[in-house]
Amino acid sequence: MTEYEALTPESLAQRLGGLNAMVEKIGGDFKSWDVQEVGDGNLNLVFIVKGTQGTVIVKQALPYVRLVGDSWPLPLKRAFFEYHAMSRQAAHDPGRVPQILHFDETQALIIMEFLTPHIILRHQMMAGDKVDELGSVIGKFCARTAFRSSDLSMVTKQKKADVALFSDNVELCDITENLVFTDPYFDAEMNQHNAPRLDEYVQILRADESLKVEVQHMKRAFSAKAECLCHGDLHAGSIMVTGQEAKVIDPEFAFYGPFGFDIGMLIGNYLMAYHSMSSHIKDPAQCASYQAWILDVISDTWTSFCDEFSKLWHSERNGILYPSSLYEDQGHDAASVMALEQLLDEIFADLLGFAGIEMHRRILGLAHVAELDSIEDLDERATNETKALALGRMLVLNRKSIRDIAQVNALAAKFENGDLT
Ligand code: SR1
Ligand code: MG
Repeated sequence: MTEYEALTPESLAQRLGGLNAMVEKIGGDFKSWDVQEVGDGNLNLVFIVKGTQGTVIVKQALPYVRLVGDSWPLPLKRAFFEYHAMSRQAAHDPGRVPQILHFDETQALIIMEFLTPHIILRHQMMAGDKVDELGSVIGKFCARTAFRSSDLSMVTKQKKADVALFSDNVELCDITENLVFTDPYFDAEMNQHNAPRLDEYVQILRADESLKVEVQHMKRAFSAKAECLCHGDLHAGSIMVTGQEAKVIDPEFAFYGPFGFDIGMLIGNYLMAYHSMSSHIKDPAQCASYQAWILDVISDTWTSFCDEFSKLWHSERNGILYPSSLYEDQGHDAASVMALEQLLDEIFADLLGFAGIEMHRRILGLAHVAELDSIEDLDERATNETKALALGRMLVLNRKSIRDIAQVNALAAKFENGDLT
């Protein structure tokens, strides 16, 4: 087909039945394919297509925001950015993203590996189930994709070409610029929160002028610090897991941004999951043990990010930044380590800012998280949400003075116990 047309479960087999990528993976008898639309995200169509020999995922962008409807148009080119981001992530951290089988730019369509028996991490967490090595694996993913897409590692001509390529993902960045960094901090039209229970704290938050200044500093970093190729929307809905494995999906919000962006958004989501757990696991001892695991995941994520980033600093630092010709080659190894430590400190401060802002927008903005929204008792939900809002504020305001990840976890535990000071 030459023009874009959204797929339906009824039309898919007929339309994709002649594609080699499909036939090779799932078998050629397309009339017998079983097709189900399973998309539960905010933007796209997602089909599981099962043939006699196998199963694939077909993901297609819609020309509007699915969550809102066709009153909010959104360009199809986001599939192009998702395809290019996934290809780069696959090269930077092999095996951590689904294999791409086919890309059709006109149809805004990506056909990819069906991950089974994986489920969305958010659902795994709400069920109180753990994932082996989650922190270590995703911390490494964040470090590898950040380092290897940056001027620390890439040939600068190629890096600049990628900055130019991804700079056209304007509309998805615009969503983040508004929904994440702006709307939650005033009474914006699309906002929604657990009213009236949260009204009082929301007023306090929106009246906090220092907070608004810090948040705009972070928005400036988002728009101006083109350090590395970010996934752009890394949260517990963008990771698929079994008890033993984690894979990253959905990088359509990819853009060149700060080193601390993806890991910060992710840790913000883990902290919200932490503060929601007492509503999902009713046995207090089991809940405490699972919450302790979430805090371990948070510290493992950051520790493994630092370890991997440091390893790459010493082994793959071949780009234009901090060249070894200025440091190691001059016998100035200590200065190289000093530069690395200062950079990691800067990334940590950014991480805290982004984590705190993500916690605000998922409670006050348009797009929420199921960990909190699914809590039926609205008073209980508000109690959990207030802890997350207050912790988010603490992280944003103190991002430059919080020493380490252990202090973040200690603050989370204190807030969970009801001490919000
Ligand atoms: C209108 S899109 C709302 C949110 O969904 C996506 O997953 C992103 O998180 C975005 O901010
Ligand atoms: Mg997504």
